[in-house]
Amino acid sequence: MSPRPTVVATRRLPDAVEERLRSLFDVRLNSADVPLDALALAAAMRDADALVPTVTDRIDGLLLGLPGRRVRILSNFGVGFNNIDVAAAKANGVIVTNTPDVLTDDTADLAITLLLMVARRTGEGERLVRTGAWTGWRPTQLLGTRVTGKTLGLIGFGRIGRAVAERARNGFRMRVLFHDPYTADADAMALGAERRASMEDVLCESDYVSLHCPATPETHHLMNAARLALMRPSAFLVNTSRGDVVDEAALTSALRAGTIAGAGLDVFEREPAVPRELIALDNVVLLPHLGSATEETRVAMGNRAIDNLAAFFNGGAPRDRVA
Ligand code: 8YV
Repeated sequence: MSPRPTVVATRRLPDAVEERLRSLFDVRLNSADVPLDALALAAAMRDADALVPTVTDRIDGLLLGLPGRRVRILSNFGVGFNNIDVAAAKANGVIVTNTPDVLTDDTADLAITLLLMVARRTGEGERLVRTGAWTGWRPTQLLGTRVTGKTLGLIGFGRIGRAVAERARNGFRMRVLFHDPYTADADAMALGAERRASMEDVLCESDYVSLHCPATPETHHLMNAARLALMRPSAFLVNTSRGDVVDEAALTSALRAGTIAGAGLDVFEREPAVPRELIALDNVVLLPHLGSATEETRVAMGNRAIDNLAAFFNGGAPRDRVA
């Protein structure tokens, strides 16, 4: 690898990851951790051989088609890559890679966390204690909904959906249903999950619905007003995938009207903006996109992104190429 390729990491990364980047590349780090604006991203596209972007960087057709672009690979820090215009990357001969596998367990853990939090009203309980408003135990205080033994419906049965199914089956003896037009039956059988031919069937039958599909044009607003209306009034929605998959305005209306019981959300349509109307509701749990946020996973994601870069610059095929 000589001369050393120039790599721009758009956000601050865990120390171990930045150290490894420094050891392999001529790297420009972002120690201030301020998101790069369009001009700074354009400069990076012109000055560097590679970018390590994150979910907060919109790499669109304009940037990819920039005259004088030097970047040849986008090694995305994250498994979801809807922040990148993949068609434009392909058209411009720019390679795109992501970081699958390494964040599966932690993201599945967070989906279960949200499910438990919203079902057991832990956000409301915490607010009660923190505001000093708790006057003592009562038999009828903050009664939630049981999780164990209930029915969980998964929309999307890829790596993370399957990891959630495993936790739900083994940890909470839940019945697991799923809809995924792209997954083989053998995977489901091994985990004791039942396939449903339509998403609508899953929505009608489930006590909890958890979303595990990528953000694509096909999944944009998949959970719209009509589909939300199919959920039971006693059912809860969990989203750790992408905000885009849910029509946030329709969800807010459903939560307000009580046509569903509650929601646990880690992702939003216009992050970091969270609608005031959602914040005002007690039957939602809101987290700031924490799915993969453990020390272990963020280091593993960084290493996976670096492995992809190293393979590319050594003339090989990056393991996680998506475009
Ligand atoms: C990351 C994620 O936090 O990997 C993904 O798709 O949503 C999260 O794990 C984020 O994408 C980092 O860029």
